[in-house]
Amino acid sequence: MTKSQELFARAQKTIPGGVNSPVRAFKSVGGTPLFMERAKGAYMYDADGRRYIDYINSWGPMILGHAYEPVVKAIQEKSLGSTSFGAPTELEIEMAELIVSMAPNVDMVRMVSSGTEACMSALRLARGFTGRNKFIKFEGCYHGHADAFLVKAGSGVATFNIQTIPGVTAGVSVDTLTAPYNDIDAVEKLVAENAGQLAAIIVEPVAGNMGCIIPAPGFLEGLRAICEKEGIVLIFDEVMTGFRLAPGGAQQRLGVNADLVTYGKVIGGGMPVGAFGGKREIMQHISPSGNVYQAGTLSGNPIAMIAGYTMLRTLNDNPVIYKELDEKTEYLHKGLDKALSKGNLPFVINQLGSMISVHFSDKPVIDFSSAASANNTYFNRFFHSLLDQGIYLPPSAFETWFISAALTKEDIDETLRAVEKAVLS
Ligand code: HOZ
Repeated sequence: MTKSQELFARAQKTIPGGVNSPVRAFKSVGGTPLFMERAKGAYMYDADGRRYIDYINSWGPMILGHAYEPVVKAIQEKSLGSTSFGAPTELEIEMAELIVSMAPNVDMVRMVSSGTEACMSALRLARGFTGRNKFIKFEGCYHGHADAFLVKAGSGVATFNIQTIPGVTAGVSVDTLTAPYNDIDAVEKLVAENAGQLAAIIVEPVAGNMGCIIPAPGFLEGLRAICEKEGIVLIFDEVMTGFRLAPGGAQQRLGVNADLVTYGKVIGGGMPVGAFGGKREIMQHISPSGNVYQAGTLSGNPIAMIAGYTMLRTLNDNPVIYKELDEKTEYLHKGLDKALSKGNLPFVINQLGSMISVHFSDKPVIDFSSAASANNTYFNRFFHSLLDQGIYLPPSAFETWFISAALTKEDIDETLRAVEKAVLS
């Protein structure tokens, strides 16, 4: 029995399902989740001392790799001055100023503690600002686990194929309308049917919760135009893409403006952080300057702020990191193309910047239904073969892979050798 197996058996006695977030339980790919002990740079080490090349990177935030020294040092120093105040600090202003300087269309920002909180608060704000209740989200997009978003959601909800979530009442989900990703006609139809009733359209500008799905040319621009015309708040969920695809996130990289933007784990450099921000005329409706209530003792927590600030500052001051991330991911993309071609199953590789994923499908994967009709049984075998060879992919085809700056060409070559072996075996 491995140490991970022992720990998993023990964990299940006191933690539901043995884990604190469902996807990591390996339930859909089968087998025992690996319990991690430490990580450094591009590598994670499990409880049995095995090393893995990490393509999850804590689901995105480890853009600079694990245990990036300036971040670790900043946390150590800051914690000597207390781990929480529940009162404002100068560092929160510095963090807000840095985010505002990096992200387009963000005049003001409110810190929270997770992406879930960021999205549910941004939706409340859009509703409070417009005085309307309904909103549109896209099938297979995931905006955290607040009730209203758990309709046709991606990530774990898709991974476990949960159709109806006990506890989410009809009352809270009745105003959630859904459309297929990349389908602007479906959005136009919903908007026409619900004229004057829509508060927001929320979208992952590059979707990462049904594997990686790229917005079709004109899709985001189409949403922008509809929102402009109908007075609807356009929310970009940049929990994955923010500060990863460019210093100004997907907005900057894809050249489309949002009214509100949500951020998550990335801006905490691995600490539990989220934020939502956007145009001043909307943001000033948030309490205490307005009446849309939102609060949190841990919001702007000093340890989380210094970790995030140190990482964002590094990214802001070294734009070459983005070029290198793109180059590495393109190298991986080309290599995967070559290695997977040696197998006998059709595949699709979707990539934008340092987000990439593979679906085993013979048709383009552009939305949830095409992602769901891929051969995910084969993905699960592929996942385990790579894991056995020391390559740690997300344990679900409904998640994107993330590349870190710490990953080397040699790591990618090692990964590609493992991929070749997996598809040939
Ligand atoms: N929902 C997260 C990724 N999309 C998974 C988080 C986790 O299981 O740790």
